[in-house]
Amino acid sequence: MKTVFVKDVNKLTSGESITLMGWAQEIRVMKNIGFIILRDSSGLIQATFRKENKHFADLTNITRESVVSITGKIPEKVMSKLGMEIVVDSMEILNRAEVPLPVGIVDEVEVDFDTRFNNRFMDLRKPEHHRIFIIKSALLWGIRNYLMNKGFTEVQTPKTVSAATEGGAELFGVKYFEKDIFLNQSPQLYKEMLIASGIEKVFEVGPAFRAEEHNTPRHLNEFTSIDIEMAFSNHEDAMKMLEESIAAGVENFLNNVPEAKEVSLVKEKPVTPFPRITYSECVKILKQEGVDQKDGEDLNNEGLKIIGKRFENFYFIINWPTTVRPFYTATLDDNKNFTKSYDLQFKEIELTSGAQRVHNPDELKSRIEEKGLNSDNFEFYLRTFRYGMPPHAGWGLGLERLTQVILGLNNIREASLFPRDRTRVFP
Ligand code: ATP
Ligand code: AMO
Repeated sequence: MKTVFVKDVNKLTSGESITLMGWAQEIRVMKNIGFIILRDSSGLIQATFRKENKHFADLTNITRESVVSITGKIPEKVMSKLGMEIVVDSMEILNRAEVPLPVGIVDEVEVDFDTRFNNRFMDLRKPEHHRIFIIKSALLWGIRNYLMNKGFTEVQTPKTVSAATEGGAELFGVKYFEKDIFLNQSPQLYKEMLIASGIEKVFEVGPAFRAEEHNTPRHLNEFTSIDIEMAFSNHEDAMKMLEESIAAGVENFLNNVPEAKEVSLVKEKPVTPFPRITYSECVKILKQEGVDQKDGEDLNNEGLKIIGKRFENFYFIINWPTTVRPFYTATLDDNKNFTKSYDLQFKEIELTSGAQRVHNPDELKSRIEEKGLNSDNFEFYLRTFRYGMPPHAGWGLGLERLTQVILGLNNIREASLFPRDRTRVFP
Protein backbone atom coordinates (compact mmCIF):
# COMPACT_ATOMS: atom_id res chain seq x y z
CA MET A 1 0.00 0.00 0.00
CA LYS A 2 1.11 3.52 -0.73
CA THR A 3 2.15 5.19 2.52
CA VAL A 4 3.61 8.57 1.56
CA PHE A 5 1.53 11.24 -0.15
CA VAL A 6 2.96 14.30 -1.83
CA LYS A 7 1.51 16.58 0.84
CA ASP A 8 3.50 14.69 3.51
CA VAL A 9 6.88 15.35 1.89
CA ASN A 10 7.30 18.77 3.50
CA LYS A 11 7.13 17.12 6.92
CA LEU A 12 10.10 14.84 6.13
CA THR A 13 13.77 15.71 6.51
CA SER A 14 16.28 15.95 3.69
CA GLY A 15 18.21 12.80 2.91
CA GLU A 16 15.28 10.58 3.82
CA SER A 17 14.45 7.95 1.18
CA ILE A 18 10.79 7.80 0.16
CA THR A 19 8.60 6.17 -2.48
CA LEU A 20 5.92 8.24 -4.16
CA MET A 21 3.29 6.94 -6.52
CA GLY A 22 1.13 8.92 -8.88
CA TRP A 23 0.66 10.30 -12.38
CA ALA A 24 3.35 11.79 -14.57
CA GLN A 25 1.66 15.09 -15.27
CA GLU A 26 4.55 16.63 -17.20
CA ILE A 27 7.83 15.24 -18.45
CA ARG A 28 10.75 17.48 -19.37
CA VAL A 29 14.11 16.25 -20.56
CA MET A 30 17.14 18.47 -21.08
CA LYS A 31 20.71 17.61 -21.92
CA ASN A 32 21.93 16.86 -18.43
CA ILE A 33 18.84 16.83 -16.29
CA GLY A 34 15.22 15.71 -16.56
CA PHE A 35 12.02 16.17 -14.56
CA ILE A 36 8.69 14.56 -13.99
CA ILE A 37 6.01 16.65 -12.35
CA LEU A 38 4.35 13.92 -10.32
CA ARG A 39 0.76 14.38 -9.22
CA ASP A 40 -1.15 12.45 -6.62
CA SER A 41 -4.47 13.14 -4.94
CA SER A 42 -2.76 15.48 -2.49
CA GLY A 43 -0.61 17.67 -4.73
CA LEU A 44 2.33 18.09 -7.10
CA ILE A 45 6.04 17.41 -6.65
CA GLN A 46 9.03 17.68 -8.92
CA ALA A 47 11.01 14.47 -9.41
CA THR A 48 14.50 15.31 -10.60
CA PHE A 49 16.57 12.87 -12.70
CA ARG A 50 20.29 13.47 -12.97
CA LYS A 51 21.93 12.37 -16.21
CA GLU A 52 23.88 9.60 -14.49
CA ASN A 53 20.64 8.00 -13.22
CA LYS A 54 19.92 4.73 -15.03
CA HIS A 55 16.29 5.87 -15.59
CA PHE A 56 17.28 9.12 -17.29
CA ALA A 57 16.88 7.49 -20.70
CA ASP A 58 13.39 6.23 -19.75
CA LEU A 59 12.13 9.82 -19.58
CA THR A 60 11.89 10.01 -23.35
CA ASN A 61 9.61 6.96 -23.34
CA ILE A 62 7.17 7.95 -20.61
CA THR A 63 3.87 9.37 -21.78
CA ARG A 64 1.94 12.05 -19.89
CA GLU A 65 -0.46 10.65 -17.27
CA SER A 66 1.36 7.31 -17.04
CA VAL A 67 1.33 5.90 -13.53
CA VAL A 68 4.75 5.68 -11.93
CA SER A 69 6.39 4.74 -8.67
CA ILE A 70 9.42 6.84 -7.83
CA THR A 71 11.92 6.25 -5.03
CA GLY A 72 14.37 8.96 -4.12
CA LYS A 73 15.59 11.40 -1.53
CA ILE A 74 14.56 14.86 -0.49
CA PRO A 75 17.44 17.16 -1.42
CA GLU A 76 19.20 19.43 1.04
CA LYS A 77 18.24 22.45 -1.07
CA VAL A 78 14.95 22.33 -2.95
CA MET A 79 15.39 23.95 -6.36
CA SER A 80 11.89 23.37 -7.71
CA LYS A 81 9.44 26.25 -8.11
CA LEU A 82 6.80 23.91 -6.68
CA GLY A 83 8.67 23.99 -3.37
CA MET A 84 8.62 20.17 -3.29
CA GLU A 85 11.29 17.98 -4.79
CA ILE A 86 12.60 14.46 -4.77
CA VAL A 87 15.90 13.45 -6.38
CA VAL A 88 15.23 10.12 -8.04
CA ASP A 89 17.12 6.91 -7.30
CA SER A 90 14.79 4.51 -9.08
CA MET A 91 11.54 4.50 -10.99
CA GLU A 92 9.04 1.91 -12.07
CA ILE A 93 6.41 2.55 -14.72
CA LEU A 94 3.30 0.89 -13.27
CA ASN A 95 1.05 1.63 -16.23
CA ARG A 96 1.62 3.52 -19.41
CA ALA A 97 -0.97 6.02 -20.64
CA GLU A 98 -1.97 5.92 -24.28
CA VAL A 99 -1.53 8.94 -26.53
CA PRO A 100 -3.21 11.25 -27.31
CA LEU A 101 -5.08 11.89 -24.05
CA PRO A 102 -8.87 12.24 -24.48
CA VAL A 103 -8.73 15.51 -22.49
CA GLY A 104 -5.65 17.31 -21.26
CA ILE A 105 -5.01 17.93 -17.58
CA VAL A 106 -2.75 20.97 -17.68
CA ASP A 107 -3.55 22.40 -21.11
CA GLU A 108 -5.33 25.71 -21.01
CA VAL A 109 -7.44 24.92 -24.09
CA GLU A 110 -11.18 25.19 -23.54
CA VAL A 111 -12.74 21.71 -23.70
CA ASP A 112 -16.44 21.52 -24.52
CA PHE A 113 -18.85 20.22 -21.92
CA ASP A 114 -19.69 16.94 -23.68
CA THR A 115 -16.04 16.01 -24.21
CA ARG A 116 -15.33 16.74 -20.56
CA PHE A 117 -18.22 14.67 -19.26
CA ASN A 118 -17.74 11.83 -21.77
CA ASN A 119 -14.23 11.56 -20.33
CA ARG A 120 -15.15 12.42 -16.76
CA PHE A 121 -12.48 10.12 -15.26
CA MET A 122 -9.83 12.31 -16.89
CA ASP A 123 -11.67 15.57 -16.29
CA LEU A 124 -11.67 14.80 -12.56
CA ARG A 125 -7.87 14.62 -12.56
CA LYS A 126 -7.87 18.42 -12.77
CA PRO A 127 -7.31 19.51 -9.16
CA GLU A 128 -10.02 22.18 -9.32
CA HIS A 129 -12.61 19.58 -10.38
CA HIS A 130 -11.35 16.98 -7.93
CA ARG A 131 -11.55 19.53 -5.10
CA ILE A 132 -15.31 20.00 -5.58
CA PHE A 133 -15.83 16.40 -4.44
CA ILE A 134 -13.46 16.67 -1.49
CA ILE A 135 -15.49 19.68 -0.35
CA LYS A 136 -18.81 17.93 -1.07
CA SER A 137 -17.66 14.97 1.01
CA ALA A 138 -16.53 17.17 3.92
CA LEU A 139 -19.75 19.15 3.74
CA LEU A 140 -21.82 15.97 3.94
CA TRP A 141 -19.63 14.54 6.67
CA GLY A 142 -20.16 17.68 8.78
CA ILE A 143 -23.92 17.46 8.32
CA ARG A 144 -23.97 13.73 9.08
CA ASN A 145 -21.87 14.19 12.16
CA TYR A 146 -24.13 16.96 13.41
CA LEU A 147 -27.25 14.83 12.94
CA MET A 148 -25.63 11.78 14.59
CA ASN A 149 -24.72 13.95 17.57
CA LYS A 150 -28.33 15.13 17.78
CA GLY A 151 -29.49 11.52 18.14
CA PHE A 152 -30.61 10.83 14.57
CA THR A 153 -30.44 7.31 13.16
CA GLU A 154 -29.24 6.95 9.56
CA VAL A 155 -31.65 4.81 7.54
CA GLN A 156 -31.94 3.36 4.04
CA THR A 157 -35.31 3.22 2.31
CA PRO A 158 -36.36 1.64 -1.03
CA LYS A 159 -35.78 3.47 -4.28
CA THR A 160 -38.14 1.22 -6.24
CA VAL A 161 -41.66 2.20 -5.20
CA SER A 162 -45.30 1.91 -6.16
CA ALA A 163 -46.51 5.46 -5.34
CA ALA A 164 -45.44 9.01 -6.21
CA THR A 165 -44.72 11.53 -3.47
CA GLU A 166 -43.90 14.87 -5.00
CA GLY A 167 -46.58 14.97 -7.72
CA GLY A 168 -47.05 12.65 -10.66
CA ALA A 169 -45.35 14.43 -13.55
CA GLU A 170 -41.68 14.00 -12.70
CA LEU A 171 -41.71 10.22 -12.29
CA PHE A 172 -39.56 7.61 -13.97
CA GLY A 173 -41.48 4.41 -14.68
CA VAL A 174 -39.64 1.10 -14.36
CA LYS A 175 -40.61 -2.41 -15.39
CA TYR A 176 -40.44 -4.57 -12.26
CA PHE A 177 -41.18 -8.14 -13.38
CA GLU A 178 -44.88 -8.04 -14.38
CA LYS A 179 -45.56 -4.72 -12.57
CA ASP A 180 -45.03 -1.09 -13.57
CA ILE A 181 -43.39 0.78 -10.74
CA PHE A 182 -41.39 4.01 -10.20
CA LEU A 183 -37.99 5.22 -9.12
CA ASN A 184 -38.44 7.13 -5.90
CA GLN A 185 -38.56 10.95 -6.11
CA SER A 186 -37.99 11.34 -2.39
CA PRO A 187 -37.92 9.11 0.72
CA GLN A 188 -40.80 11.24 2.02
CA LEU A 189 -43.37 8.51 2.71
CA TYR A 190 -40.83 6.10 4.16
CA LYS A 191 -39.23 8.59 6.52
CA GLU A 192 -42.69 9.44 7.84
CA MET A 193 -43.53 5.74 8.21
CA LEU A 194 -40.37 5.35 10.30
CA ILE A 195 -41.71 8.02 12.64
CA ALA A 196 -44.72 5.73 13.18
CA SER A 197 -42.30 2.89 13.83
CA GLY A 198 -40.97 4.78 16.84
CA ILE A 199 -37.43 5.61 15.74
CA GLU A 200 -38.30 9.29 16.40
CA LYS A 201 -35.34 10.90 14.57
CA VAL A 202 -34.21 9.55 11.21
CA PHE A 203 -32.04 10.78 8.38
CA GLU A 204 -31.14 9.37 5.01
CA VAL A 205 -28.57 10.29 2.39
CA GLY A 206 -29.48 8.65 -0.86
CA PRO A 207 -30.35 9.01 -4.53
CA ALA A 208 -33.62 10.63 -5.61
CA PHE A 209 -34.91 10.48 -9.18
CA ARG A 210 -36.85 13.18 -11.00
CA ALA A 211 -37.89 12.91 -14.64
CA GLU A 212 -37.10 16.60 -15.27
CA GLU A 213 -37.95 17.18 -18.94
CA HIS A 214 -35.68 20.17 -19.47
CA ASN A 215 -31.97 20.52 -19.10
CA THR A 216 -31.36 23.37 -16.66
CA PRO A 217 -28.21 24.49 -14.83
CA ARG A 218 -29.70 23.38 -11.48
CA HIS A 219 -31.65 20.19 -12.16
CA LEU A 220 -30.36 16.64 -12.37
CA ASN A 221 -32.41 13.55 -13.08
CA GLU A 222 -30.65 11.74 -10.27
CA PHE A 223 -29.48 13.75 -7.27
CA THR A 224 -28.43 13.08 -3.69
CA SER A 225 -31.13 13.93 -1.19
CA ILE A 226 -30.31 14.50 2.46
CA ASP A 227 -33.59 13.91 4.26
CA ILE A 228 -34.54 14.15 7.89
CA GLU A 229 -37.73 13.49 9.81
CA MET A 230 -38.24 14.13 13.52
CA ALA A 231 -41.09 13.14 15.83
CA PHE A 232 -42.82 15.42 18.34
CA SER A 233 -41.49 18.41 16.43
CA ASN A 234 -42.83 21.28 14.41
CA HIS A 235 -41.53 23.15 11.36
CA GLU A 236 -39.61 25.59 13.56
CA ASP A 237 -37.69 22.72 15.18
CA ALA A 238 -36.88 21.27 11.75
CA MET A 239 -35.72 24.66 10.44
CA LYS A 240 -33.37 25.01 13.37
CA MET A 241 -31.98 21.54 12.69
CA LEU A 242 -31.46 22.52 9.04
CA GLU A 243 -29.60 25.77 9.63
CA GLU A 244 -27.41 24.18 12.30
CA SER A 245 -26.67 21.17 10.04
CA ILE A 246 -25.62 23.44 7.20
CA ALA A 247 -23.48 25.58 9.50
CA ALA A 248 -21.77 22.40 10.76
CA GLY A 249 -21.20 21.13 7.21
CA VAL A 250 -19.68 24.42 6.08
CA GLU A 251 -17.53 24.66 9.18
CA ASN A 252 -16.25 21.14 8.59
CA PHE A 253 -15.10 21.70 5.02
CA LEU A 254 -13.65 25.15 5.76
CA ASN A 255 -11.57 23.66 8.56
CA ASN A 256 -10.49 20.47 6.83
CA VAL A 257 -10.10 21.03 3.10
CA PRO A 258 -6.98 22.91 2.03
CA GLU A 259 -7.77 25.95 -0.13
CA ALA A 260 -11.50 25.62 0.60
CA LYS A 261 -11.73 29.24 1.71
CA GLU A 262 -10.30 30.45 -1.58
CA VAL A 263 -12.88 28.64 -3.70
CA SER A 264 -15.95 28.86 -1.46
CA LEU A 265 -18.37 31.78 -1.65
CA VAL A 266 -19.14 31.14 2.04
CA LYS A 267 -15.90 31.90 3.85
CA GLU A 268 -17.03 31.66 7.47
CA LYS A 269 -19.32 29.35 9.42
CA PRO A 270 -22.79 30.75 8.60
CA VAL A 271 -24.41 32.67 11.42
CA THR A 272 -27.68 31.15 12.66
CA PRO A 273 -30.61 31.62 12.81
CA PHE A 274 -30.95 32.35 9.10
CA PRO A 275 -33.28 35.22 8.22
CA ARG A 276 -36.92 34.33 7.53
CA ILE A 277 -39.39 35.99 5.17
CA THR A 278 -42.97 34.85 4.60
CA TYR A 279 -44.30 33.90 1.19
CA SER A 280 -46.90 36.69 1.52
CA GLU A 281 -44.21 39.28 2.20
CA CYS A 282 -42.39 38.07 -0.93
CA VAL A 283 -45.56 38.47 -3.01
CA LYS A 284 -46.06 41.98 -1.67
CA ILE A 285 -42.48 42.98 -2.52
CA LEU A 286 -42.75 41.47 -6.01
CA LYS A 287 -46.00 43.26 -6.77
CA GLN A 288 -44.38 46.54 -5.67
CA GLU A 289 -41.48 45.77 -8.00
CA GLY A 290 -43.91 45.29 -10.90
CA VAL A 291 -43.41 41.51 -11.23
CA ASP A 292 -46.39 39.54 -12.53
CA GLN A 293 -46.79 37.46 -9.34
CA LYS A 294 -50.19 36.01 -8.50
CA ASP A 295 -51.27 35.21 -4.94
CA GLY A 296 -51.20 31.48 -4.24
CA GLU A 297 -48.79 30.68 -7.10
CA ASP A 298 -45.19 29.49 -6.91
CA LEU A 299 -42.53 32.21 -6.97
CA ASN A 300 -40.89 32.17 -10.37
CA ASN A 301 -37.21 32.61 -11.16
CA GLU A 302 -37.54 36.33 -11.84
CA GLY A 303 -39.23 36.86 -8.47
CA LEU A 304 -36.73 34.70 -6.60
CA LYS A 305 -33.86 36.73 -8.09
CA ILE A 306 -35.40 39.92 -6.69
CA ILE A 307 -36.01 38.41 -3.25
CA GLY A 308 -32.55 36.80 -3.21
CA LYS A 309 -30.87 40.20 -3.59
CA ARG A 310 -32.22 41.20 -0.18
CA PHE A 311 -30.19 38.55 1.64
CA GLU A 312 -26.49 37.89 1.93
CA ASN A 313 -26.72 34.15 1.31
CA PHE A 314 -28.97 31.66 3.21
CA TYR A 315 -32.55 32.60 4.15
CA PHE A 316 -35.91 30.89 4.60
CA ILE A 317 -39.14 31.59 2.75
CA ILE A 318 -41.86 30.36 5.13
CA ASN A 319 -45.63 29.79 5.18
CA TRP A 320 -46.17 28.83 1.55
CA PRO A 321 -49.75 28.59 0.24
CA THR A 322 -51.42 25.19 0.56
CA THR A 323 -52.00 25.09 -3.21
CA VAL A 324 -48.28 24.84 -4.05
CA ARG A 325 -47.19 22.37 -1.36
CA PRO A 326 -47.53 18.56 -1.34
CA PHE A 327 -50.45 16.81 0.35
CA TYR A 328 -48.46 15.85 3.45
CA THR A 329 -47.83 19.50 4.47
CA ALA A 330 -49.59 20.73 7.63
CA THR A 331 -51.59 23.94 7.33
CA LEU A 332 -51.35 26.89 9.74
CA ASP A 333 -53.60 26.49 12.80
CA ASP A 334 -55.45 29.73 12.07
CA ASN A 335 -55.45 29.76 8.25
CA LYS A 336 -55.88 26.61 6.17
CA ASN A 337 -54.77 28.45 3.01
CA PHE A 338 -51.17 28.61 4.20
CA THR A 339 -48.81 25.92 5.47
CA LYS A 340 -46.23 25.28 8.16
CA SER A 341 -43.68 24.95 5.40
CA TYR A 342 -40.43 26.54 4.30
CA ASP A 343 -37.86 26.57 1.57
CA LEU A 344 -34.25 27.29 2.35
CA GLN A 345 -32.82 29.59 -0.29
CA PHE A 346 -29.33 30.71 -1.23
CA LYS A 347 -29.82 33.88 -3.24
CA GLU A 348 -32.37 32.86 -5.91
CA ILE A 349 -31.75 29.11 -5.64
CA GLU A 350 -33.89 26.71 -3.62
CA LEU A 351 -31.83 24.29 -1.55
CA THR A 352 -34.39 22.64 0.69
CA SER A 353 -38.11 22.11 1.09
CA GLY A 354 -39.52 21.15 4.43
CA ALA A 355 -42.54 21.36 6.67
CA GLN A 356 -44.46 20.11 9.60
CA ARG A 357 -46.58 17.21 8.33
CA VAL A 358 -50.23 16.31 8.58
CA HIS A 359 -50.41 13.57 11.23
CA ASN A 360 -54.17 13.01 11.32
CA PRO A 361 -55.01 10.09 8.95
CA ASP A 362 -58.45 11.42 7.92
CA GLU A 363 -57.06 14.85 7.06
CA LEU A 364 -54.17 13.22 5.20
CA LYS A 365 -56.55 11.07 3.13
CA SER A 366 -58.62 14.12 2.13
CA ARG A 367 -55.48 16.07 1.25
CA ILE A 368 -54.30 13.23 -1.02
CA GLU A 369 -57.68 13.21 -2.76
CA GLU A 370 -57.77 17.02 -3.07
CA LYS A 371 -54.55 16.76 -5.06
CA GLY A 372 -56.37 14.42 -7.49
CA LEU A 373 -54.44 11.34 -6.34
CA ASN A 374 -55.97 7.94 -5.64
CA SER A 375 -55.76 7.38 -1.88
CA ASP A 376 -55.92 3.58 -2.39
CA ASN A 377 -52.37 3.79 -3.77
CA PHE A 378 -51.27 5.35 -0.49
CA GLU A 379 -52.91 2.82 1.82
CA PHE A 380 -49.51 1.34 2.84
CA TYR A 381 -48.58 4.83 4.07
CA LEU A 382 -51.95 5.96 5.43
CA ARG A 383 -52.34 2.89 7.66
CA THR A 384 -49.20 3.82 9.56
CA PHE A 385 -51.03 6.97 10.70
CA ARG A 386 -53.91 5.02 12.30
CA TYR A 387 -52.08 3.30 15.14
CA GLY A 388 -50.24 6.10 16.90
CA MET A 389 -48.46 8.60 14.66
CA PRO A 390 -46.72 11.46 16.49
CA PRO A 391 -46.72 15.02 15.12
CA HIS A 392 -43.59 15.31 13.02
CA ALA A 393 -41.59 17.56 10.73
CA GLY A 394 -38.61 17.31 8.39
CA TRP A 395 -36.85 18.41 5.24
CA GLY A 396 -35.11 17.32 2.04
CA LEU A 397 -31.86 19.02 1.06
CA GLY A 398 -30.25 18.56 -2.37
CA LEU A 399 -26.55 17.91 -1.79
CA GLU A 400 -25.49 18.83 -5.34
CA ARG A 401 -27.47 22.09 -5.16
CA LEU A 402 -25.88 22.94 -1.84
CA THR A 403 -22.40 22.22 -3.20
CA GLN A 404 -23.20 24.19 -6.36
CA VAL A 405 -24.29 27.36 -4.60
CA ILE A 406 -21.61 27.31 -1.92
CA LEU A 407 -18.87 26.97 -4.52
CA GLY A 408 -20.58 29.30 -7.00
CA LEU A 409 -20.60 26.64 -9.75
CA ASN A 410 -22.64 27.80 -12.72
CA ASN A 411 -23.91 24.29 -13.48
CA ILE A 412 -25.09 21.65 -11.00
CA ARG A 413 -23.44 18.96 -13.17
CA GLU A 414 -20.07 20.18 -11.89
CA ALA A 415 -21.15 18.90 -8.45
CA SER A 416 -22.13 15.43 -9.69
CA LEU A 417 -19.43 12.86 -10.49
CA PHE A 418 -21.42 11.23 -13.28
CA PRO A 419 -24.40 13.51 -13.93
CA ARG A 420 -27.66 12.24 -15.35
CA ASP A 421 -29.72 14.64 -17.42
CA ARG A 422 -32.25 14.53 -20.23
CA THR A 423 -29.63 13.46 -22.77
CA ARG A 424 -26.91 11.96 -20.59
CA VAL A 425 -26.91 8.52 -19.00
CA PHE A 426 -23.26 7.94 -19.90
CA PRO A 427 -20.74 7.06 -18.55
P1 ATP B 1 -40.29 21.54 -6.44
O1 ATP B 1 -39.93 21.45 -5.02
O2 ATP B 1 -41.13 22.77 -6.77
O3 ATP B 1 -40.87 20.27 -7.00
P2 ATP B 1 -37.52 21.70 -6.94
O4 ATP B 1 -37.33 21.21 -5.59
O5 ATP B 1 -36.81 21.00 -8.05
O6 ATP B 1 -39.04 21.75 -7.35
P3 ATP B 1 -36.90 24.18 -8.10
O7 ATP B 1 -37.02 23.42 -9.34
O8 ATP B 1 -35.66 24.93 -7.80
O9 ATP B 1 -37.14 23.20 -6.90
O10 ATP B 1 -38.12 25.15 -7.97
C1 ATP B 1 -37.98 26.56 -8.05
C2 ATP B 1 -38.54 27.13 -9.35
O11 ATP B 1 -37.76 26.66 -10.46
C3 ATP B 1 -39.95 26.72 -9.68
O12 ATP B 1 -40.87 27.56 -9.11
C4 ATP B 1 -39.98 26.84 -11.19
O13 ATP B 1 -40.30 28.16 -11.59
C5 ATP B 1 -38.57 26.57 -11.62
N1 ATP B 1 -38.44 25.23 -12.18
C6 ATP B 1 -38.70 24.06 -11.57
N2 ATP B 1 -38.47 23.02 -12.36
C7 ATP B 1 -38.03 23.54 -13.52
C8 ATP B 1 -37.61 22.97 -14.75
N3 ATP B 1 -37.59 21.64 -14.93
N4 ATP B 1 -37.24 23.80 -15.73
C9 ATP B 1 -37.22 25.13 -15.55
N5 ATP B 1 -37.60 25.73 -14.42
C10 ATP B 1 -38.02 24.96 -13.43
P1 AMO C 1 -38.31 18.90 -2.99
O1 AMO C 1 -39.05 18.31 -4.13
O2 AMO C 1 -38.35 20.39 -2.90
O3 AMO C 1 -38.85 18.35 -1.60
O4 AMO C 1 -36.81 18.44 -3.04
C1 AMO C 1 -35.93 18.75 -1.99
C2 AMO C 1 -34.63 19.33 -2.52
O5 AMO C 1 -34.03 18.43 -3.42
C3 AMO C 1 -33.31 19.15 -4.41
N1 AMO C 1 -33.80 18.80 -5.74
C4 AMO C 1 -33.01 18.63 -6.81
N2 AMO C 1 -31.70 18.72 -6.99
C5 AMO C 1 -31.22 18.50 -8.22
N3 AMO C 1 -31.97 18.16 -9.28
C6 AMO C 1 -33.31 18.04 -9.15
N4 AMO C 1 -34.03 17.67 -10.20
C7 AMO C 1 -33.89 18.28 -7.89
N5 AMO C 1 -35.15 18.25 -7.41
C8 AMO C 1 -35.07 18.56 -6.11
C9 AMO C 1 -33.51 20.61 -4.14
C10 AMO C 1 -34.79 20.62 -3.35
O6 AMO C 1 -34.91 21.73 -2.54
N6 AMO C 1 -40.19 15.48 0.23
C11 AMO C 1 -39.73 16.86 0.09
C12 AMO C 1 -38.81 17.24 1.21
C13 AMO C 1 -39.47 17.30 2.58
O7 AMO C 1 -40.47 18.00 2.71
O8 AMO C 1 -38.94 16.68 3.52
C14 AMO C 1 -39.06 17.03 -1.26
O9 AMO C 1 -38.63 16.11 -1.91
O10 AMO C 1 -32.40 21.05 -3.37
